[in-house]
Amino acid sequence: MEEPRLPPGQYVPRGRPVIHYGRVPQFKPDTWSFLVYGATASGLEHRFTWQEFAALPRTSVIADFHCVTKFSIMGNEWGGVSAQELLRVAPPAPGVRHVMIWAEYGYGANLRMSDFTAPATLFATDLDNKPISPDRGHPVRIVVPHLYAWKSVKWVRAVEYLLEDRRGFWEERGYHNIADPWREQRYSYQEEPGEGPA
Ligand SMILES: Nc1nc2c(c(=O)[nH]1)N[C@H]1C(S)=C(S)[C@@H](COP(=O)(O)O)O[C@H]1N2
Ligand SMILES: [Mo]
Repeated sequence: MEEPRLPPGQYVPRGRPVIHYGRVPQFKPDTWSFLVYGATASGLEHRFTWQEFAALPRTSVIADFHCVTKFSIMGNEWGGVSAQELLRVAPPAPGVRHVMIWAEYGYGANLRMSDFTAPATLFATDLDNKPISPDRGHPVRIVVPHLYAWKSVKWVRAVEYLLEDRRGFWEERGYHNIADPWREQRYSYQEEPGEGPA
């Protein structure tokens, strides 16, 4: 039997909804920076200007996108810098098991290191061969296609390496810490012991 492509409870809508909390930030290339901090291997933070970030080695991924509100957008082509590449240029300390992905205005989502290092996780600058539009996360959004889309943080400005797990914006507001759509991990009350911070 062929594997289903749509996780349980999801549907494909007409069009492509745009969803986020708060305003769309303005991109200022001269002052924008991308910070990697927390438990880095060197103990120092890494800061990338837009020029430096844009010059990192690139990759592309074709992936579906599943929002916890139940719509799925199939077959997006994302282009950008893989999370694995970022780990190479800005390595974490040995004990790092989690990361927090920070956006403008304090939105953030936490990921297990094992989800962050998944081969399809990338910091996307392009969608379907065009720069991502402002409302979809320009200049950089992370895409974590195998988790619910609130983990695919738009307008990323920083990655924090964590020695201990910490909840992000929606994870603090009742959403599941892991967020695997194939297991319908929608809400925090579904979490099993060990799936969330102590
Ligand atoms: N910075 C930021 N990123 C965010 C959000 C947000 O509110 N702020 N919402 C998330 C949610 S819930 C979804 S479903 C997707 C929507 O992405 P889209 O607008 O490209 O469809 O962005 C995610 N990334
Ligand atoms: Mo969402």
